[in-house]
Amino acid sequence: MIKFYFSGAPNPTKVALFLEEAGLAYEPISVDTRKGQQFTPAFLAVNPNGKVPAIVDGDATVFDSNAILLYLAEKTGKFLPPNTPAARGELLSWLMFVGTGVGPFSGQAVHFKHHAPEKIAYAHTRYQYEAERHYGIADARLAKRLYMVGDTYTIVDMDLWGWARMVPYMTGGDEAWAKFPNVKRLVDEISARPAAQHAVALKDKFTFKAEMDDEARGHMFKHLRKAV
Ligand SMILES: N[C@@H](CCC(=O)N[C@@H](CS)C(=O)NCC(=O)O)C(=O)O
Repeated sequence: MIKFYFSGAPNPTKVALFLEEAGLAYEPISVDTRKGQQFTPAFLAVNPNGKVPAIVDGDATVFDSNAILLYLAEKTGKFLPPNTPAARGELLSWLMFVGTGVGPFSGQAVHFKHHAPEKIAYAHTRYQYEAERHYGIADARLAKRLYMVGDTYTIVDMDLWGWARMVPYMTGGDEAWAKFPNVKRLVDEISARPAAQHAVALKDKFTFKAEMDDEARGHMFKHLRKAV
């Protein structure tokens, strides 16, 4: 059975979506990042980067949501476009677009809007702008097609959904959806699927620390402890 190390954050939730969609048997193992459980020696042996998600599947250990989505898609043969060079090129390009663009910029946009102890206008504006620029690119693509690659629902849509459902939180309100109607259409379609509802509800079967207090900031934003 696949061991799935997770929390309720966006990157683990996209992997939960795949596991649920594919009907794979998995054992969810909670990692409470606000309590510092991502830094236990046992978890660092799974993911030296100290972040969720990660999976252990027999003798395979995979960390990073984008790597896990690709691994699981290739393992099962599910949620992939046709295996042609053209479709594979699109798949890899858009998967990396989400993995290296949408994800990190959305994460930093959330950080500087909600969590940074100082309000830094430059950082806030830069990350909001860059995150929104990425959603704009996805939106333009989805204006002309139903799904991000190929003609069907794939891991790229799951990858985008993980972060895109956070757009209102990231930007501070639902108004941002007016700029990304096609991304919203895809998010709504995926969120209505039973697998997505199970993926989002998974965290509620466990107890995670809710407060982003000094203890949580000490674990998640370790740079706060260092004099620069
Ligand atoms: N590129 C990684 C990023 C993983 C990541 O940033 N995970 C967050 C939750 S969404 C986390 O574990 N944060 C805890 C920490 O930074 O200490 C992925 O896509 O899996």
